Amino acid sequence: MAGKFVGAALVAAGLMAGAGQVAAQAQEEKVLNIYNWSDYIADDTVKNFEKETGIKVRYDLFDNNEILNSKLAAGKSGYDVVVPTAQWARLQIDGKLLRKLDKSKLSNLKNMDPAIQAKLAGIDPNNEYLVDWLWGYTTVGINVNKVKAALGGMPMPDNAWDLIFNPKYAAKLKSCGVSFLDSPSEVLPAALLYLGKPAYSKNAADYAEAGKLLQAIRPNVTLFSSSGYINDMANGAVCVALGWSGDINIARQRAIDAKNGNVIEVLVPKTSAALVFDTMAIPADAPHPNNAHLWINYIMRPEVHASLTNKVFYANPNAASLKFVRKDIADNKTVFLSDADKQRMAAPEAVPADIRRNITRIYTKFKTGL
Ligand code: N2P
Repeated sequence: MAGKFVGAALVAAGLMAGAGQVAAQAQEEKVLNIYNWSDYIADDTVKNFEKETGIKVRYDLFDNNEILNSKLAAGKSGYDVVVPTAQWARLQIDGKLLRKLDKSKLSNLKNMDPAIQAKLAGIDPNNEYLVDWLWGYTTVGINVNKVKAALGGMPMPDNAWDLIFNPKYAAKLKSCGVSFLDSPSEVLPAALLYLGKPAYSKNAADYAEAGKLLQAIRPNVTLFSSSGYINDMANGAVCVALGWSGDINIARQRAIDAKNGNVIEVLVPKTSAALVFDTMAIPADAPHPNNAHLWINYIMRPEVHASLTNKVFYANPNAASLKFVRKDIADNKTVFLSDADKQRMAAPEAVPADIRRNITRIYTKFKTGL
């Protein structure tokens, strides 16, 4: 990390010399520190960027927003690009933890789908801080044959959420493995939606009800995981998961590649589910903001954005990329939701601090089973 301080010193020297921002940028060391979700990038994305720019990328992984947020809140993370989910990014903007984008350096913004930019503007007015990386939704994934077998003669429920939230089903599925995302801010919105409440309710009574629901199904949960569950699904150790759409499709692909007979499927709830927009942002104290802009602009190239979707089965926000997305993926309605499905899903919304504390408290009680 010594490089970080050298870079900061160079920037400071450039400004002191009165050379202005341009010279300071020219002197930025050729390093870029990225903090992104696991299983969320193509094999050649970093390599091609490094080759083209001569910038050395350090690429670290996380698997929930709580971890990323605590790093940013502590400050001096050393990261130049981070990928918070939109409603968390809103809190980080409010906390002055992120830096405004310099759109003059982002010529590829023209490639972005105006509908997605408009949706994100609900969180980040005028799209000043955030550029969408990929998007998906939080949902239920199943191992088709194992679930059928565990349910015995019971037919599949019409509402996919019943599999994990209704003890009638969950108690049977426990025998083949039930996994939940290990993140308060993912589990509570799903539980609220199951109860017919708003995913981002501001009402404490709704959370109390969700807490009761979670307590009731706790004995049936066999795993808490936000990344390892992909392989557990693929190899048959888990038969039903509260997970993210793309991750479950990755599990499906891994099972196909392994020819292990596990048939994994992403269910699209007929009721509602939380849409997930993960966004590229630059921390306020990023040591290499110019390199960060180069990276963000590179990702927005149509071929690059398409290659992410082709590898990890999350939809991308890049209208110009669609012709480079593999046809079977572009046509896959569990990846690019139909308009009708999208309409029913819950758009991101930030919740106030007291509700967030409540969410953490209820989740901790749920997970520890106390
Ligand atoms: C990547 C998960 C990203 C979706 N594995 C949740 N933000």
